Amino acid sequence: MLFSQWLHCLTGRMSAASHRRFAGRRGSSRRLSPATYFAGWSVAPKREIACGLGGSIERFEDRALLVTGTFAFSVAPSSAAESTTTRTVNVQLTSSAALGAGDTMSVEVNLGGGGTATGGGVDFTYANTTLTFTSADVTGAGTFTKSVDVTIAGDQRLEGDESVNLILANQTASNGGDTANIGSPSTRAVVITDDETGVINFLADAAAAESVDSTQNATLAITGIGTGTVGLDVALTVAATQTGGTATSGTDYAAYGSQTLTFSTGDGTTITSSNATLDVTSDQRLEGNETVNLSIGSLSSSLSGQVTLSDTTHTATITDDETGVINFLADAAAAESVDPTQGIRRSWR
Ligand SMILES: [Ca+2]
Ligand SMILES: [Ca+2]
Ligand SMILES: [Ca+2]
Ligand SMILES: [Ca+2]
Repeated sequence: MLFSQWLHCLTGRMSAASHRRFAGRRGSSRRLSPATYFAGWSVAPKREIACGLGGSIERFEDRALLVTGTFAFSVAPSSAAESTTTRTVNVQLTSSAALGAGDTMSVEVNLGGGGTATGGGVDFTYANTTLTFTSADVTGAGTFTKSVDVTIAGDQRLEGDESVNLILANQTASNGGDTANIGSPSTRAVVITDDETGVINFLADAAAAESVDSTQNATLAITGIGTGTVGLDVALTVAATQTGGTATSGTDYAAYGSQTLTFSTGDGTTITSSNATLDVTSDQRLEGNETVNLSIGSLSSSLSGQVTLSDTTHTATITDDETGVINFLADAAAAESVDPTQGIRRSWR
């Protein structure tokens, strides 16, 4: 071993961190003094020198360049069906050079705000994770990938697509001469695609007595492929509109116009709407049964892609509650010269 090499090793052992810092700066045209630097180090960008003193061996890495690393999410799509067990999200580190032996760069992959899915195992499970790239991972200039997993919880809730937002934060470089950055994209939304569906039907055609107001609701039948309690997590509405019939609006019933049928959140495979009332006018007119035709449409919800309308027309019958009895008038007598008025016609004249 040359004296200059031994001297360098000694210097490095006394202040390894300082050496590495100076060596890194050499990439920006700052050179070490001849006493602590020998010419061969300036050639190879990464090399290890062994030196011994008193039987011990230490290694010092020659690092000709600062390493700059930039973390970002990969740009691959991040949607996953609710039935998927896990969704893997990749994080890339783009490095300008290999990390020095023993050096690391790390970044936290944390839950960000604004996601619509519920954690804690309801819609998903995720724990903030630190990804650490070592010198064994980053072996040169280039892009290197590690990943985190979001565990998705399948359910039987009709709820719409939901999102989990991940963010990159708190990047670090173990070597003070290296630089870790966060680039773009630094956020990633994982969309959990809901796999429940629903079908809305009007209730069966209904008949109600003229003296009774009647509800004209619809039902939402939910089906899915998950497990657990079935139900609706997002309220939705449809419009029910009067479209005809033999009854007279404003006379036989209060103008129905267009009413909103609301399906409120709740549990159950079938959810019944509310708020639709046919306000029947009780009169004293003998008129026979009459009808009011309704139709439903205008589904208004974020669930519009999952819910379909079926049996969209409906007839409500108003059952007349007047009755009549026809009787001959009382027996009558009339002079032969006068026509009777009781509906008895002379058959002779
Ligand atoms: Ca869910
Ligand atoms: Ca669901
Ligand atoms: Ca009437
Ligand atoms: Ca009547």
